[in-house]
Amino acid sequence: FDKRKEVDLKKALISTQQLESSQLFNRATISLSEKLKNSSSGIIAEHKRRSPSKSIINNGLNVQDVATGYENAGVCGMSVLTDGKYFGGSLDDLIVARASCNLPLLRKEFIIDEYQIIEAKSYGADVILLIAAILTKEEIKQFSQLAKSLNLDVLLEVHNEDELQKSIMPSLDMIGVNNRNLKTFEVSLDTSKTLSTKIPDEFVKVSESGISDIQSIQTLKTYGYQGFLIGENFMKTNNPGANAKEFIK
Ligand code: IGP
Repeated sequence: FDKRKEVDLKKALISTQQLESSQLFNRATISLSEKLKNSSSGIIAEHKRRSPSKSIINNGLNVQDVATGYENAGVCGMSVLTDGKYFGGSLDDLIVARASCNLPLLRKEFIIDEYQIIEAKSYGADVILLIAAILTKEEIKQFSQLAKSLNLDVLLEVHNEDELQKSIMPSLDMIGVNNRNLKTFEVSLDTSKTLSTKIPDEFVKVSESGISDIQSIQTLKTYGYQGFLIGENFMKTNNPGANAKEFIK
């Protein structure tokens, strides 16, 4: 797993103390889970250039335009992919998004080390993603507790019931069900439907991936979902914000 190498290199370059002394690290964060509880649209709109399953989605847009477009559309939050290798993203994208809008920002990353959580906050994120499939129960606990102590929201991502059962703990805010099977890349909203009843009510339910129409959102709402993470469907057009607006009116 070469994320390990990437994180170790960064640690050698910038210390956690340096990150913690940055202005952004010391700002007040915005809670995505609170916004989702109080909103009817529930849209979390993603900035995504490419993906392992679809290769190029959109390479011609700048992050500032995407962020302001999403904010003007009235979305609840924005997700910014910072992984370079598979998604063509970077921490620069996160910083530009932070400078461009006042939305709660999710750092979309494969988090395997506490360092990346400190880094997320110091680059302007309000929310971190923890992926149950790549973490132990102990890591989920340690990482989510650190995030909470920094006033960051935690979105925990699962694909199946085993991942969900190992992850349920009070330091999470939102549980996201990823409709995309990581092995086959196939998407099915049935994953969200099936797991919905197993997620305790104290967590905000988020449905992730493969959402491409308003009807799907209406259906998922009847299963208790309050958040809808949408990337490709918005990013494949030249005006992701205008596209997102269609989902909100
Ligand atoms: C968005 P989509 O199908 O709307 O582009 O999906 C988001 O759910 C997806 O990018 C995602 C993801 C992840 C990417 C969900 N979990 C984990 C990288 C890592």
